[in-house]
Amino acid sequence: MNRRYPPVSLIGAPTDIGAGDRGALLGPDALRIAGLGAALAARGVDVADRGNLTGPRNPWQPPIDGYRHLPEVVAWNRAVMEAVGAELREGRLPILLGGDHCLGIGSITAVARHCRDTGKRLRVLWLDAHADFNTHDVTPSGNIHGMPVACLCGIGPDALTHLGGDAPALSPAQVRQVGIRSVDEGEKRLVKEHGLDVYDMRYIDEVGMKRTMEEALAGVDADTHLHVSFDVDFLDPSIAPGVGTTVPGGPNYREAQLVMEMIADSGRLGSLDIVELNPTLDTRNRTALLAVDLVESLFGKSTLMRD
Ligand code: HAR
Ligand code: MN
Ligand code: MN
Ligand code: MN
Repeated sequence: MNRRYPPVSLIGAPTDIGAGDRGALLGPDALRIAGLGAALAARGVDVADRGNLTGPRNPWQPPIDGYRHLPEVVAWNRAVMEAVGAELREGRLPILLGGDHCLGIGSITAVARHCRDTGKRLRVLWLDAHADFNTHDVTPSGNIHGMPVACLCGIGPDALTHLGGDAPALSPAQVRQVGIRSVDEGEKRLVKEHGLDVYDMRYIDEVGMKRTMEEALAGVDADTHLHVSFDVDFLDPSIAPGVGTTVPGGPNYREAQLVMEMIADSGRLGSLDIVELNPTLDTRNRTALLAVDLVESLFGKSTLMRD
């Protein structure tokens, strides 16, 4: 048994309700087929697969008042929040298998509430090509997977900002975004206004991934719960083509491994989302296989003899 990690629970949320392409609803099973559970078990982690949550089907409608599928997004996030919250209360480490990134609202709302209840400090690492800080009046698409960070910071529709009761779930000071390289015009203004800590690809190019991660993890201590929200489009599309919204110029294989290894070294991982995987856009499930490979590093597997 790997005593460095609490027991893990896999929670599938098979939906693409907040995305602009269909297919992310197949993410949970693609990750299972890529061997996620077995890979964690091989690391000595005690892992239970809770199966898939259920929720409304995707009606594939245009936006209403700047939001696509808002009631359905709320229903899915409520289910995710409850499932993630229940695992945290049992002292387990929930891994949310998305599903698109709108589900980060439910997942992180549950984590934030758990941290309030247990007196832990919360740090959220948002690994993504996108800032996901849109609002209904600046969104170019109406897709709610472009809005979760704003919603968590209290900017968005009441049903999402108040999902856990109190709003905001998060303060921008608790968030570090890494890998960002696609931010819409209006979104840029909001990101600056709210003082989000963004380590974009230019910064990573200039200072390197090691220093970037040292800075993103600075201040994480024994009292910190670290939540990692891993949007698979964080990765360069040449290694991770199985996502709906690829953006060139992302972290390469070794940079991504270093990110995961440095998070593992912090010893503070408390919860994880793996989102935006779209196996319909992939070949031979290679992006899910890469995600599993990276999760192994996140759970302490090292490429050198450091164990
Ligand atoms: N920023 C664009 C929009 O709001 C694209 C957002 C894409 N989001 C994700 N998650 N794939 O990061 O529509
Ligand atoms: Mn805990
Ligand atoms: Mn995202
Ligand atoms: Mn993204």
